[in-house]
Amino acid sequence: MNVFQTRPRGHAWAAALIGLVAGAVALGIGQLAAGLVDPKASPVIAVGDAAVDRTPAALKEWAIRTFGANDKPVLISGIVVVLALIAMGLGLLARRRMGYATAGLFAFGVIGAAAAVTRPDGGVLDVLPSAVGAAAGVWALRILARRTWPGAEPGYGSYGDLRAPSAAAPSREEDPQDLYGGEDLRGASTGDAHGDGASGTSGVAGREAAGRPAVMRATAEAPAFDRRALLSGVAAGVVVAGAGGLAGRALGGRLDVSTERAQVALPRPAVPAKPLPAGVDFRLKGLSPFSTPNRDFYRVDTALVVPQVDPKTWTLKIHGMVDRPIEITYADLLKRPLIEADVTLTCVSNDVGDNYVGNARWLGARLADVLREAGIRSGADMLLSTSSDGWTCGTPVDIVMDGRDALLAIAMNGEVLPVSHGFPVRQVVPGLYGYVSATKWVTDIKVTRYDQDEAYWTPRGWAAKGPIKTESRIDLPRGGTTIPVGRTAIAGVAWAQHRGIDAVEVRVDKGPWRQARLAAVPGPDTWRQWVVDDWDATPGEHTIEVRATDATGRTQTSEYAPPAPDGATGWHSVLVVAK
Ligand SMILES: Nc1nc2c(c(=O)[nH]1)N[C@H]1C(S)=C(S)[C@@H](COP(=O)(O)O)O[C@H]1N2
Ligand SMILES: [Mo]
Repeated sequence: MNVFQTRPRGHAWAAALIGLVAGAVALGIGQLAAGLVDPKASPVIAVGDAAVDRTPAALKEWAIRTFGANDKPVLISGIVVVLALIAMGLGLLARRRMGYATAGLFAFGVIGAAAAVTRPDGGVLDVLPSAVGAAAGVWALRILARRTWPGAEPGYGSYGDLRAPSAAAPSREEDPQDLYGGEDLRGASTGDAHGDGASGTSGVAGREAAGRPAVMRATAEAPAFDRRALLSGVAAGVVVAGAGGLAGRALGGRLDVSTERAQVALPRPAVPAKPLPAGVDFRLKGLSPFSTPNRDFYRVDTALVVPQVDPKTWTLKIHGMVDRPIEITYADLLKRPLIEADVTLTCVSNDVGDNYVGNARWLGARLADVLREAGIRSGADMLLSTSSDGWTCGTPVDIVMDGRDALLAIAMNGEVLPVSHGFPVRQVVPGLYGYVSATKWVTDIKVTRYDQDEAYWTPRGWAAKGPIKTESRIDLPRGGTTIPVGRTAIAGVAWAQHRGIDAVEVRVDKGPWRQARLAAVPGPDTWRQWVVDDWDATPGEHTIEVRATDATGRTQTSEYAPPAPDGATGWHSVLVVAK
């Protein structure tokens, strides 16, 4: 006999609803506690962070490819949906036995708390949001159940949960009042007060397996179902959940550093960038501008809550294989000679033709100068930098020290570094993908060795070192569009940071390669616009392909490679129709 036939079936919707609302109360109160303790310790965020941390290369790549810049909202929504389903399940389970649902909520509290404390920057207090949330969920579940089924057996505090522990209760067969198992409980779902047990029939008992645990305790009274109390309780629960969530957000907002950011007065650069040469930007509509505005700049990081780092308390420690460990403050950094540099950042997850690349003018102190002050010991080959939220990045020492504009950057395109791009301080190293160079919210640099330390993405399937590969992209015409027959500009960008782009070629329908005209560039560290303006599009479908050659003379390979483990290769191609 299926065990489910011995339990109530009525009001499943009500039970699921109660579970859902109890779950919402748990999350709302959890959020409130997180607002007091640490927004990153909120149950959903903590679990999301744990999920992100367990993301291997292939999954990260897939998420970025599938959801693009929305990967974070999608992850959070996914977690919320899963939690909602589980909460409904717990509501249904509570009908069977409140203890099961309580245990379920407790288990979720433990999972959330564990996720929160084990974050790299997690503290003991971070257990609170999940613990308090789970307790609030249990409390809400019990109250809602009691309101909805006022007659339910108090020993279990549960609605329709009338099963006694098997050992203590008489068996079904022995108990003539065993009315609430099997089919009979369907009745309970429809009537408000379910009679006094007179409806029990031997048929019901007979359909039950012999020796099943008894269903009844002392009372033959089926629980009354109070729809109105249910609905008012649900409304109250929703209000508590919503108020908790909003209050938590507001409280968390006190940590927001936008005011501190607004108060920063940027010093003048000791070494200003040369003015951009004329002709860096063809200014074609649809072509990526040479300088990417901050608001359009791609963002990639593992942080579900943007770290809020107060420049007044920020410090950067440099230690490890150094002669003199040092610690610098934001004020110290601003007093150093600052240089300006135009550098294009690229994410290793950028697939052929994608948008995880952007160019900005950065202002910062030379990382090499700071490291020289600390004195790098011989044998060190890696800088293991850590962000305020515990993300780590491994950068080759020789690259940072070779004279290129490797910076501890404080400004981006003439603006104090935006919070989502690393305020107050981030690294920028021309020529290396972001995951091995561009630590945002950087607070610690350990001078070490690749054979002794591992950065965040390395055990997750990405290469320990990540020099940027030569790539080119067609921006115009956009793939999949229809263009007018006749003269059409083909244009895009190409990059090979710190080597520089020497040539770009384009071919249409596998015809001969044509040399693209290259825009001016300030140096080898930025991308370069290119254009072919003499293409006469004939009616019909056309495939346009592009390939770039860097200043070392290497032409990018046609062979496609996915982003993992060390950056995509292959020619970008677009298909258009001329009409
Ligand atoms: N603290 C921190 N810094 C980080 C990352 C991160 O996850 N956490 N991601 C890196 C990666 S993979 C890239 S591509 C660049 C992106 O910088 P942006 O978001 O300013 O464009 O930041 C790097 N710095
Ligand atoms: Mo990246």
